[in-house]
Order: sequence, then C-alpha cells, then structure tokens
Amino acid sequence: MSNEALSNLLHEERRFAPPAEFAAAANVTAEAYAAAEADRLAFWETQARRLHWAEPWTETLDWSDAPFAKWFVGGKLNVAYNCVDRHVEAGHGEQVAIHFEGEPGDSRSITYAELQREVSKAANALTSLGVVAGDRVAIYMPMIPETVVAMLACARIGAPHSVVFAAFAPDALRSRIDDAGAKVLITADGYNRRGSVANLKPNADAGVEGAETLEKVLVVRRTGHEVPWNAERDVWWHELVDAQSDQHTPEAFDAEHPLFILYTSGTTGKPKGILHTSGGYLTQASYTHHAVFDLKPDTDVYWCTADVGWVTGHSYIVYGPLSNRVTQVLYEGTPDTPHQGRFWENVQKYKISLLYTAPTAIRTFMKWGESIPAKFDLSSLRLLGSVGEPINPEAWIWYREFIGGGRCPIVDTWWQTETGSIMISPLPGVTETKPGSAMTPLPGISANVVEQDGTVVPNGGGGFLVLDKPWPSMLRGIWGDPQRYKDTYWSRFAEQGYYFAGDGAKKDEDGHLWLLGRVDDIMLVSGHNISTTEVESALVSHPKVAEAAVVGAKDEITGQRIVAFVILRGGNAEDEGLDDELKAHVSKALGPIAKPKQIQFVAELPKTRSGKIMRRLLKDVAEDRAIGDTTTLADSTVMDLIASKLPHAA
Ligand code: 6R9
Repeated sequence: MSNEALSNLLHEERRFAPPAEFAAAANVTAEAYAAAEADRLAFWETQARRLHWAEPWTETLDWSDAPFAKWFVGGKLNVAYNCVDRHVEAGHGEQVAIHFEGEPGDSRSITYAELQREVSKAANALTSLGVVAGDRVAIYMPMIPETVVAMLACARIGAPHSVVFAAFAPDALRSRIDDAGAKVLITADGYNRRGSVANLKPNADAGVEGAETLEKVLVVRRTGHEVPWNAERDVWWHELVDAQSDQHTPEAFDAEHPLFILYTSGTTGKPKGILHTSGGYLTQASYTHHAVFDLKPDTDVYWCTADVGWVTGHSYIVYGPLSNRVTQVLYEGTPDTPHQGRFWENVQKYKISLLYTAPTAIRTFMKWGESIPAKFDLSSLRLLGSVGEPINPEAWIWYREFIGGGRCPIVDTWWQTETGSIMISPLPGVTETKPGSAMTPLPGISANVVEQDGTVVPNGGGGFLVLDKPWPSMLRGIWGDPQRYKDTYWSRFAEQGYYFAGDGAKKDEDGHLWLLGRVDDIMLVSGHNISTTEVESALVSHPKVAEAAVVGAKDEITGQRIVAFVILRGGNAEDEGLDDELKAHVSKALGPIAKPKQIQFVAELPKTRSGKIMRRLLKDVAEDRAIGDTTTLADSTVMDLIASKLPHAA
C-alpha cells in the first residue's frame, strides 16, 4: 500500500435489524458494550467466571512486559475439565456432545458422559507413552471424533498440541514436528474423501522419517484398510486407548500454561508456530461463542464446517462450543459427496439451528444454484455465521435468502489464528447489520483503522486494521522465536503500541468496519490504493457471477492494472460481450478507476485448505511468471488449468 489512503469505493445501503423475537431472547444485549466500556478488565473477569477455576487469579492482566501478555495471573484451571467433566457433574452426562456424520453416511452420537470416559482413557494412554505436562504432541487427523478426544486429552494432561491439516504433505508435517519438538504423533489409517479412501498413514510415516524428537505414533483405525506398520514405533489407538481406565483426575494448570501451537502458513518464509495458553484463551473462546452464536445448550444444534486443522476448528468446534455445553455436528467429508446438497441434507437430518461456514463455501453454493438447498428443509436454522475472508455483499444476501430463509441473523466474524477468538462481529440480538461489514469490535475488544504513520482515520476513510488494546485470547508469541513475534506484529506501529493485523479496512460514515483483505494484496492503480475485495464484491454483484479474484499486475503506464479471474454462476455461459458487460458493471459500481483491464473466465480459483483465495499465484499468472509455491493449495491442479487458459501477456 502506498502513502495514499485506501480508496473507499463501495457503498451499501441495505440494513437488517435483528428479528424482535431473537433480540428478546438473546444471550447478550447491548448492555455488554456499556459494561466493557466502563471497565474492560472487570468485564473480562466476569467472562472468566463463566469457567471453573481450581484457583482464582490474583491479577487480571499483566502487560508490563508488552507485547508479552499474561492474563489471569496466578489462576489455575483445567481446560478439558471445563469442556467436558463439569457438564457431566452438573447432570448433563446424557446430552449429546457430538453427532458424527461420516462421509459414507455412517453416524454415531457421543454424549458428554462418553466423551469424559474417552478423553480420560486417551489421557491415560498418552501418559503411558511417557507424555508429561509441557511435552508437545502432534495431531495429524481427519474430521472424526477421536481428533477432538485427542486434543482434549492433551489439554487434560497439559501437553500442548500441534494440529497439522490432514491434507498437508509429509514435508509440512515434518517441519512442524521438528519446530515444536513433538514427542508423539497421533494420526489415523485414513479417511473418506470424495467417495474414496484417502491414505493418511503413508504420509504420516514419511513425515516422521528423520524427526528426531518423535518417539511414538498412535494410529486411529477409521477406514480399516491395510497400512504400512512399524512395530517399534506405531501403536493402534484401539489397542492402547481402549485398554485404559476411564477414570482420570484432571490436574489444574497455570492460566498461562501453553495449550496449543498452531502454524500459520503465511505467504513467505517458514510457518510461524502461533502459541496460545489456557485461561485467557478459553475465557474469550467461550464468551465469544456464547455471545456471537447465541448458543442455547438445551435446544440448539450447532455445526461449524471448518476443519479442525484450522484455528476455527480449535476455537469453534473444540474449545468454545464444548465449554458452553454444545450439541454439535462433526462432518467428515466434502460438500459435494455424494451430491451437491450434502450440507443441506445434514442440516435437515440433525435439525441444525446454528451454522458457521466460510464465504468460499457460500460462493460455491451460489455457483451450484439455489435449487439445490431448496430441496431440503432448512427451517431449523436460526443463525448463520461466516469466517475466513471478507464476505461479498451479494454472497451475504444469497446466504440470508436461500439458506437463512430471510429470517436468520448473519454474523460476519473477523479474527485470526493470532487473535485466538472472534474480535469483530455483530451481536446477533443487538446489531443492525450491513451486508459485507463485520460491523464493530465485540464488547471488551478494541480495534481501529490507521494510516501509515499510525494516525487514526476518520469515518469514511480506509487504512490498516490495528488492535490497540490487549485481549485475553491473544497469541502469547511465536514458538521459539520471540523476536519474530515482535517484528511481525508489533514493530509497524511500535510507537503507538498497536498490534498490526496485516489487513486493510475502512470505516464507513457510521464508523462500522469493512475488512478489505490482506494489505499485501492491495492494488496501486494510477496512484490509488484499491482493495481487491471491493472490486471482487462489485463483480459478484453481477447476476451472472458466482466468485471473483482480482489482482494487480505490473503495468508500464498505470503502475498496476487490474486483472480479474471470474467464475460464473451455474448455468451461465461465457457469452460474447460478457467481458465488456462486467467491466462496465464494475465501473458503474465503483468508478472507472476500479475497472478491470482484463477479465479471465475460469472454472476454479486457487485456494488454501481453509478456503482463502491465493492471489499471489494469480498474480504470477497475470504477470506471466513461473508460478510460486503451491504446497498449501487445496487442489494443486487448479493452477495448471488457469495458466493454460490465460493468453500470455496482456
Ligand atoms: C479465523 C481465520 C486470518 C485472516 C485475516 C483476514 C481473513 C478472516 C474474516 C477475514 C474478512 C472476515 N479473515 N475472517 N477477512 N472478514 N470475517 O480465518 O484465521 O486462517 O489465521 O486467517 O483471514 O485476512 O487476517 P486465519
């Protein structure tokens, strides 16, 4: 981004107030903002008291060694006890915690009492393998209940886990095992994906090869197919775990005891091991889940479609929801197996009331067409959430209309691996929402938009998103690299002491926040900073477009020129003249400065496993360069297809 302010081109007039009935029964009301405003630390103390503490804290926040925070200093708790045992002790042992839905259609339901026994057995099993508090355990697992059990078992014995996406290659697994110095790996024989069996064990084997700290590999049997076996190192989960006692006394750990490490890919350099600790993390994960999803534990059925290998799976499948005594669905497979209505079939089958998914999925459903969800009964839904990327206003409206039946509030939740929990989001019973805006920081959270020099931009302006006050679930550092932690997040606005999020944002006339994508992706066209998000949203607002990715490619005259990659909605053909029609459409919506120079129609876009568009790779194509590192792509063949379609040099 240049010294010029970030242009504010998109204007949105639509407003959606919470339904009166929803507002009247909401978990959190507008009072929460006032309470947090009056005394932020006291507000977080109140939220921390939603949990069970074995020993109370003596100081709420120690920020004397900033940017290294300590929350709830001196307090002790057991995270797994808070997510499981206390619900059983309160008489909810028979409540279903997890409805597991396998991709082939097999299913099983696990109550809190069963979960307590399973987690206890797994904790005893890890202890029998020599794992003690402080040891790291790597988890390379599909979306099955044992993954949740494994994470909770680690938390229970104070062994920080490091979950690695099951679809990551062996090299990625090895570098994460090495960086964390993991002692045990928990994996599975395989899983079901797109109607066939994905082999996981050979990848796990290749990944642990040469990993010096690794002693044992614990293997869950999911598919039952034949796998390579190293008798000295490998142990079957069903042999070791099932033989253990189902009694285990949880030990209370310090509020700042490490809970997990999760690696963020980043665009360049070696992945950063983001470190989260126990008390502050669980406080905010739990509170935000309660406030943003309005969970009523006795009646709601919740489904977060994220993979557990992503931070969303950590905070909004495992720790937040379970701490609030959720009944939730865990789904193993993909949205289009065996048919494109699988998600909606799941909603109908389990009467899901709270759904949390990503814009990438919503845009895919738009591409497939609204006739697919229309075949299912979605009347159980009462709230919809979005996370992962900016949601284009038209995708928001589509989600509201065709999934939410025009009645469900939508919560667009902005946060990061580093923030641990949701930071900016509407409150569903309070906020009058605007499609495409994450609206305001949650109670107890403070954020702002600033210029290059750190001055706050006025309403109507754009710039860098910063977090200007510490928050309970903030990262405590980068594993083994305190300097990189300071450099990456705290050096840009060191003078002001702001956390630099790396995202562009604007404040509208009412002061509401609109996230505009990563700062690195912002385009500079004839001296104007233009966000990719705004141009993409303008393209998606054309009735024929389902999804768009926009990049700035080098241009001799304008500095950069806008190149757009566009996916059409189901049934729409790439007819003659559509190219010009879309350019004119963007020009009309945002002004001629934002008009793409070049539009390419494609069938797919390069995305990470968590569904984020990798614009860096599209830029390589647009600038006619060799394509960079594609190892975190969900589907590596996508780039070949796109590159082969693009006429070289514009
Ligand atoms: C939770 C998660 C973080 C980055 C973040 C931003 C983007 C996430 C968003 C959003 C706009 C939202 N992002 N949620 N952008 N609106 N509601 O995604 O964590 O994988 O670490 O990614 O994702 O760019 O900085 P993570």
